[in-house]
Amino acid sequence: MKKLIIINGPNLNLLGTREPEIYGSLSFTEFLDELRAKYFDMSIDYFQSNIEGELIDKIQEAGFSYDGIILNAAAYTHTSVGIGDAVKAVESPVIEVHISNTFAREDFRHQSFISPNAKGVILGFGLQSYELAIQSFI
Ligand code: CA2
Repeated sequence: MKKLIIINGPNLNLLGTREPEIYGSLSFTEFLDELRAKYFDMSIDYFQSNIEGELIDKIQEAGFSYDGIILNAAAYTHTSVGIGDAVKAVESPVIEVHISNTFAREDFRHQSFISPNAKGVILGFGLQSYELAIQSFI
């Protein structure tokens, strides 16, 4: 059984409660239940934090035992050299995902410290971006 982990960064715990026009109206835990039911032959763990260092700790911890990491570092995508370095340092492939099309938004969202070290990037498909990332491991 493939062992994947989804790691979400700051404010993604608010999904389904605010800004539905950008991020949709489903909470991430509801969405995760659907994913786990659909991809029952994969183990899909989940971690969310609003704290940069906790995200780095989790990438380091998961990065040598999981078959893949699906990472939405949220706003830290555009600011965090530390998270970019952690992605580079681990063995597990990291797929960078975003719900929105960051290139259709403000200029500061066009920069990513994750992309140069990611196996691939999927963005702009809403929550389906996560599902497409899971499918890349099939
Ligand atoms: O589109 C994405 O997935 C982002 O990573 C989301 C981040 C944003 O800073 C990135 O530029 C693109 C923001 C996540 C905030 O999520 C919220 C969800 C509901 C309500 C408010 C914020």
